[in-house]
Amino acid sequence: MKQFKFPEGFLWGGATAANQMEGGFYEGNKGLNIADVLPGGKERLSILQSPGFNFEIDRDKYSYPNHEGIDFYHRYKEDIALFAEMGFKVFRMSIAWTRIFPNGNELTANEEGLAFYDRVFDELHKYGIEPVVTISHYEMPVNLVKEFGGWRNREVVTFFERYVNAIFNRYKNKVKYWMTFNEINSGLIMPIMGLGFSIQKEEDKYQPTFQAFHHQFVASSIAVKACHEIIPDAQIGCMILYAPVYSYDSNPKNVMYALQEERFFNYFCADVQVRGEYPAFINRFFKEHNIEIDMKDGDLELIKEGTVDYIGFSYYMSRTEIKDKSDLENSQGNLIGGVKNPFLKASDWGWEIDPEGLRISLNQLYDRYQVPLFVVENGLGAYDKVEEDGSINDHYRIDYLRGHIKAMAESIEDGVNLMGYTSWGCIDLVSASSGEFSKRYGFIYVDKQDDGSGTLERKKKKSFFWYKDVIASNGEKL
Ligand code: BGP
Repeated sequence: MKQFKFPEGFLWGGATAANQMEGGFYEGNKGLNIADVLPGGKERLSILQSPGFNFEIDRDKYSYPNHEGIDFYHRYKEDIALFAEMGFKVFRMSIAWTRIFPNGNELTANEEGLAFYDRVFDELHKYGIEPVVTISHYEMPVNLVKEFGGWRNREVVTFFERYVNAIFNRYKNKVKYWMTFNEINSGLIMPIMGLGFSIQKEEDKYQPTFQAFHHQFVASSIAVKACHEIIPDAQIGCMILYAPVYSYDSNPKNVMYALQEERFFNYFCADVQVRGEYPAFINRFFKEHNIEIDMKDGDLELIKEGTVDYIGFSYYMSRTEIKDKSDLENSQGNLIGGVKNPFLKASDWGWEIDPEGLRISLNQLYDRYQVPLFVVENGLGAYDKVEEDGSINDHYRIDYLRGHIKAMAESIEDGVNLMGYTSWGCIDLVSASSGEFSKRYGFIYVDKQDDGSGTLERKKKKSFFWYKDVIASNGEKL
């Protein structure tokens, strides 16, 4: 049996986001964010995919699972103790912008919100766990959406700058790993979550989408520069949703099509944030769609100066493309599109399981950018069953993770510089795309059901003990 080796100091851990776990949505002077007004269940997915959402809470019509999350806001000590028991070196979490600036445009930060994260970081450090913090994870203040139109408005850059300065100054001695925007390129498929606005039905989507991206790129560079200045020993990365694109067959037309989709979806944002330049290929797209980006003098220089230190990315699946899809079945459930890959099996939500694709992704990203990589999300959303004796035998999750961890080890042997691995939803939480609790990713089960019932009790799954051994053996015991 092959022994897998990971470098000394490899950053093993788990990943979460504030809006999907904290709950306490109105406590500590917190304001409403986008996730707070998204209903759970089937409605959410259709809202994310279609234009015209108005960001109003309709309490009579929908349920809002993110309001309670898994109550990490009150139970963080218990949860962090469990992460420590697994041996986490790092814990990826996000700061809810609305805890710090409830409406996004206040002049001073909210002390209660700042103090909450002080307590969380202190608790992590008590066990020697380093926080990895996403600055913005689908959590824009609703006020900025309604009053300013989200990232399409340049003023939001100023509000974001105020927010990042507040958190860098406050946590400069507590947080050394940062990331700017979660899955920034997801704005191409889910502008509501990624870019903070809903396209109106009659509106052309490209102009506002790419204008909003430009503002995010400027904001990202401002954050990178501020971070380097305020916390010189910190590292700050971008975060992209990466799904390698395969051509369905060897027809050169399809190969070219797959390449175009790959560049457009996987590389457009990373090219700007890592290389500090808009890539050449996007110009043709802009021209063909009459897109003209409104830029201020100095924006391009700023983007060049504010390049990130590493690439954080999520990897769940690959995508298979063909120019003419008419005769083929779509890969169901996969928000990023594509057709069914005959070589792959899929999860219960139709996400195709492809560990080799992670090795391909790591190699492709490293070949292109030559900066350290960090797999900050990966995992299997699955239905879990609690047995009568209380045990949860999630062997399917172990199989999934084992395959992906092996793929990382292979890519390290290939020469890739990989910093660490934080598997997604290390504790069960609310699903981002569907708002469900039943789509579980965790090593730790949380008794919370789709109808909102449950005691919130935490239980260790089989994978909890397995991951503990993986970390203790630095990846040798898989
Ligand atoms: C990523 C998001 C996460 C997360 C994960 C799993 O896109 O960054 O927030 O939730 O996917 O997706 P889902 O919860 O929809 O299964």
